[in-house]
Amino acid sequence: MKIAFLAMSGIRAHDPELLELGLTLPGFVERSRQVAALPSLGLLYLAAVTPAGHELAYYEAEGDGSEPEEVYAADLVAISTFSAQAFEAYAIADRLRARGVKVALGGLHVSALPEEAARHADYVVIGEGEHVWPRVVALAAANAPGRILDARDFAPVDVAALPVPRYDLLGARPYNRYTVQTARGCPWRCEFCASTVMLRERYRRRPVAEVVRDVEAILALAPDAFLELADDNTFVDKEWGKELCRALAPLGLKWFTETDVSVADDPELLELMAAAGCRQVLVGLEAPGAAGLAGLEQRADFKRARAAGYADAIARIQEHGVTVNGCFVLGLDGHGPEVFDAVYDFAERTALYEVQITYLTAFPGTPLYTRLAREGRLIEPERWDLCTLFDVNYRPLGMSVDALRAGMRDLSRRLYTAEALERRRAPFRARRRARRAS
Ligand code: B12
Repeated sequence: MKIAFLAMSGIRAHDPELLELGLTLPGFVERSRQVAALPSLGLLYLAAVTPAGHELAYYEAEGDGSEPEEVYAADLVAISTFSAQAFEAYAIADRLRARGVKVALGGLHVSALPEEAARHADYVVIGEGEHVWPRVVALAAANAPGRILDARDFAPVDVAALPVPRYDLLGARPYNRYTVQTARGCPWRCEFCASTVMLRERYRRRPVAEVVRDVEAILALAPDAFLELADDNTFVDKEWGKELCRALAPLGLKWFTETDVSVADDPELLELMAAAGCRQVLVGLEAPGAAGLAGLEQRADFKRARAAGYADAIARIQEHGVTVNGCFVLGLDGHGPEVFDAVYDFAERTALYEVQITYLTAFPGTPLYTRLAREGRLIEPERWDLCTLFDVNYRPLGMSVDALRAGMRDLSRRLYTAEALERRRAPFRARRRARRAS
């Protein structure tokens, strides 16, 4: 069979005023450019586990949700879904099936809502795809009728036995960043976390040598690639993290990852991360102080317990030459309109190199979605296209929807000007210059 893997590229947002700001504010434009062209690691893994004897090709849908004509030549098309583009993915699937092409849908969104997806696909896969995909391929090759397949009915994926993702299928497309995974899962259970649907398995680290093997495969194709670790929480295990960094250091990389604030507890790890080329860690701080954080992480109230140490943690990480991208969720239940100034002041005070602000968003399959639905606070419960993190689709407790929107816009205007960026970044840059000079 001819099998096409179709990824949906780009970022999504609908709020017209925010979009306009996004096009003009330096801080927004910079990050959008960086992420605009990340390939789909999930699909590259599926390609790698496809049984031999099939012809494989990787494509990107356009930012407007249109598909390249070449996918119509395939016998089977695998599409990966996020909620924000679920309707676009369904529309593509409908068009493909109308022209006789079989479609398999997988990924976070359809894992949460398989019955919805089954109306648009021949095969729907719930959960991690590596063990299920060969079965889908066999079913499609045999023209077997469609159905929903659940990863829980297959052996769990052993992350110590993952193949090299088929980065080679990306061809000559100008990706500016590549993703590699070093670990899957996270020990924490934040109420809003949209990875939860995939996190049934516990936190699992990959063997360091295999991560190096994958990185080398990327470097063979793109020697100057910037790497994003597509992990849920990389440095949960500090000793393994040190081993990973020691192994990555000789490769001369530049990379970015997402991890929790406890990374700041271990200065040796921070040193090794910097030496291994870690340029930035994205940390979900969520709120600039304890207000709003209580109960948000549902296992150990981790975020609340850590909030008092946020400023010190940022200082420690940034002192080691790694910038922090501090993420704040606006509109948590404990947030009133004072949160906007609080985030601004916190970012200024801590000289946060990068700040990300997004709205609280109820993704399907999350505990937050269930709770807000129960409380009658979802405005348009099935508008998955609004699950962008930049569109409000619920009623906050501590302010009106309009106040939340206005606060977000105003805060964006203040946080992302060239002057504000420079003010927050200058101390880090000065330290870096001093380090280089010494
Ligand atoms: C890298 C990344 C991106 C890249 C994606 C590149 C790409 N083309 O895939 C970019 C930067 C483009 C991106 C964009 C967005 N992202 Co993003 N992103 C991530 C991140 C950090 C890692 C994803 C990843 O690579 N995982 C590793 C792979 C191996 O796992 P996987 O994709 O889930 O694939 C496995 C299974 O799902 C399954 N599978 C997947 N697809 C298929 C298909 C078939 C047919 C089958 C059988 C199986 C299958 O098998 C795979 C292997 O086991 C996650 C956070 C996280 N830690 O997961 C957020 C995350 C996925 N993003 C998120 C969001 C919200 C967005 C945006 C909406 C943000 C925005 N406003 O624009 C956009 C979506 C725009 C769009 N085009 O749809 C949410 C999604 C929640 C949801 N339910 O939709 C996440 C979870 C982060 C969060 N905030 O909670 N993102």
